Amino acid sequence: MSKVIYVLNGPNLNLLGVRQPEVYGRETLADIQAMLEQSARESGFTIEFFQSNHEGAIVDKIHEAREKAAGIIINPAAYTHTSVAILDALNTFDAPVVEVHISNVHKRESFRHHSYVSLRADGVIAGLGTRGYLAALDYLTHQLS
Ligand code: DHK
Repeated sequence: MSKVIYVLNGPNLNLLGVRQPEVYGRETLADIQAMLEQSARESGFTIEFFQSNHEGAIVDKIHEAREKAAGIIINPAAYTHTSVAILDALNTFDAPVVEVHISNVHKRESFRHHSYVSLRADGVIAGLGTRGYLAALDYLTHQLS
């Protein structure tokens, strides 16, 4: 079985660390990638880390994951609340999916309370900051070992 976990990040997450730090914190996406790569290595897994500001590019990466990934961690960012295309793509993926949000979307504007991706996700983590990615990875590595 594949030992690769895909970590997919949606729009504006390339600006983590400088974008609204009071909401998203001061860690960068590169910091998250390094943290996950180390944790994955300790569990005998590898990470394929990806960010795009483009919906179709995320759909394409999920299609790639169908052949290559043992699980997906996805923070679809704003596409969480709008993208039937990302939901449909995830519905073609047969292994575990964990949805992560850095902020607690339920404490924020009402348009952030609905997630298309949650209709597919096996688990949802929100509001734990960047530690949410680590919690998702911990869940997947235990599920898949
Ligand atoms: C990130 C975003 O960019 C927002 O559009 C989502 C999510 C929340 C987060 O908390 O990681 O609403």
